[in-house]
Amino acid sequence: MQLYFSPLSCSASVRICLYEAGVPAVFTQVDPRTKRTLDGADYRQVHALGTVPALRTDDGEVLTENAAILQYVADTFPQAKLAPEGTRERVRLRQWLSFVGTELHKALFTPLLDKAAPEAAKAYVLEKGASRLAFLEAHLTGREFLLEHFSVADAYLATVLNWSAATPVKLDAYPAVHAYHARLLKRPSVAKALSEERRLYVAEQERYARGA
Ligand SMILES: N[C@@H](CCC(=O)N[C@@H](CS)C(=O)NCC(=O)O)C(=O)O
Repeated sequence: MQLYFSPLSCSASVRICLYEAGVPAVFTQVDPRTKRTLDGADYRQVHALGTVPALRTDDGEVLTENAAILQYVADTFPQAKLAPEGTRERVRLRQWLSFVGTELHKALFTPLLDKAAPEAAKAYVLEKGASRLAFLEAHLTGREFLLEHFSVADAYLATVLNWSAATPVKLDAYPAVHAYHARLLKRPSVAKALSEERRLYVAEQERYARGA
């Protein structure tokens, strides 16, 4: 299994889940600016959009879209219990994966993190995002995870909430979300994945600063 990733991006959630499952994988870093892997290969030959994550399965198929990849990992390694069983519970999992992917990742954090996004657009998504964070706050109040147990949706949410540090989103205005995030950051798979990716991110920024 080969994960194409960029440090601290949404692909970190797949790394977290691979660590949860304890399965070996090849991690291939993609430069988000050049769309090349660190050894110079054209990543668009893997995924035409150039976005991460992409996952090459052991039989050579390339999967894209984070929510789909996360569910593939959960289903391929059921012993890791990264997804609930049962139709209704699975719907709830998909509901949260969709919420994190659309309402938080793409609608809120992507524009806030985009240096090219106009300030008015950032102000707009920040205001709109407040209701999404309040909705999440209500759900997480009194709960440890999004569902009954840790799932791939928590790995995705922990990764996305991590970006708040680089944006004007103030997580401490949402005490249950803030506490949930702090708890998840201590989970071994999350701590390991994010500390490794933080090092790679710093190295990437240093490369950019050198113009390399
Ligand atoms: N719809 C895709 C979006 C993935 C995505 O936004 N990836 C970001 C990193 S978090 C990316 O590769 N951005 C680079 C770009 O947009 O060119 C998914 O859910 O997997």
